[in-house]
Amino acid sequence: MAMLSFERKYRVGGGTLLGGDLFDFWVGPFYVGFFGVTTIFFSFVGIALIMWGAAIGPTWNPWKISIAPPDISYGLTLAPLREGGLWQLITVCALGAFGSWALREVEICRKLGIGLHVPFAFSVAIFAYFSLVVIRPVLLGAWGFGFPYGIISHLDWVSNTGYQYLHFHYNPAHMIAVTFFFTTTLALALHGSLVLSAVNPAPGETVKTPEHENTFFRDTIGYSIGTLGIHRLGLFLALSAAFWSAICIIISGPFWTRGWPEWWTWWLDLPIWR
Ligand code: 07D
Ligand code: 07D
Ligand code: U10
Repeated sequence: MAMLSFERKYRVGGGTLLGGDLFDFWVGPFYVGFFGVTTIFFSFVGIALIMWGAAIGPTWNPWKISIAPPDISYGLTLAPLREGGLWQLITVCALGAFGSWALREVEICRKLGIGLHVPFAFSVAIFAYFSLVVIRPVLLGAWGFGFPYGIISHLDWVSNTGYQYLHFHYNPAHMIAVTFFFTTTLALALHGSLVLSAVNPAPGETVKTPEHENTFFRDTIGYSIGTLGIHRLGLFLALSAAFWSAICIIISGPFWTRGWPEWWTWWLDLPIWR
């Protein structure tokens, strides 16, 4: 692939965390690095194990392929490959690949001398996944509480797990997470539309400045958060969404075993109603 005009300037050696300059090179557009090699390794082994699971399973229909975790009776032990052991190895590969990807991002940030915000943000997604397949299963005492690796089957797991708690919408941390997800899309819609309205004007019009952007929100809602501020807010909203998602599933089971509607009885029990 052709090198873009600015890439030569930024493709500098150094900044690696591991491996020194051994893997400090690019293949086409991709920076490799030690963690690029481990990403490829874990992705390759993980995908191969999924293929193996599919091959011994009943279907090659991509929507229906599913690699299930072990039965609850295996607890936190290693299961035979055909009975959930594949799921356990795939989970190790997934965490290896996601962790490697985050560390490869760190190396790229160090080369560029920019902050570690992107790998930090990705780490919150990894934390959400980790909470589903490690933290909650460990707290509940069995790997069988993880979700199955399949496009449709993982939806079945979400629905079944939700109904085990009667009405998952009553989970207060789920409410907070959902609200953060909705607010994130609102913020991105406002930001995307505002920036386009100012810097991508109709032919013949001049490009406007952040002062115009500030003034729009001063005029409409009386306050502008500013050009840097909206990016801080966006990051905060998005990371909070994933963070509260992790919390909502960690507390379901390990810290609250009944239906979520019942959790709200504390409200009815407040002394002010008596
Ligand atoms: C657009 C970036 C690109 C990424 C994509 C995903 C694979 C999986 C592998 C058959 C925004 C690539 C997918 C590599 C194929 C195998 C083994 C990101 C973008 C396009 N889900 N989920 C999807 C994952 C969980 C839920 C779609 C992953 C939890 C619901 C895709 C994980 C819960 C719905 C997918 C994960 C849950 C989906 C689109 C990991 C709660 C949908 C994803 C590793 C979080 C939607 C058929 C997307 C759908 C959907 C992938 C975890 C709920 C297949 C990799 C257990 C309710 N999920 N998911 O665009 O259409 O993400 O499903 O944790 O309705 Mg899921
Ligand atoms: C886990 C994904 C991590 C991904 C990683 C990267 C690759 C590479 C490669 C493309 C967290 C993977 C990368 C594989 C791909 C290439 C090249 C993200 C993760 C590391 N819910 N609910 C949530 C809503 C209901 C239930 C979260 C809404 C019902 C359960 C979010 C509604 C019941 C669980 C959310 C609704 C129910 C959740 C998901 C509406 C079912 C969870 C987002 C409008 C009957 C899950 C941590 C998330 C959770 C979760 C939203 C309804 C059950 C807040 C909007 C009432 C059991 N729900 N839900 O977590 O918190 O993303 O997981 O009705 O476990 Mg819910
Ligand atoms: C933002 C922004 C901003 C910009 C921006 C952006 C945010 C300031 C300045 C960025 C935003 C966009 C571009 C918009 C679109 C983005 C999304 C909608 C998000 C979702 C993204 C995707 C769906 C794309 C996902 C693609 C990926 C992850 C690339 C896949 C890459 C690989 C498979 C290779 C990875 C390379 C590694 C690990 C290094 C090592 C490389 C090699 C050794 C060579 C490569 C070799 C191979 C690929 C073959 C071997 C691979 C194997 C065996 C395993 C992989 C398996 C496969 C199935 C391929 O704010 O404004 O503007 O632009």
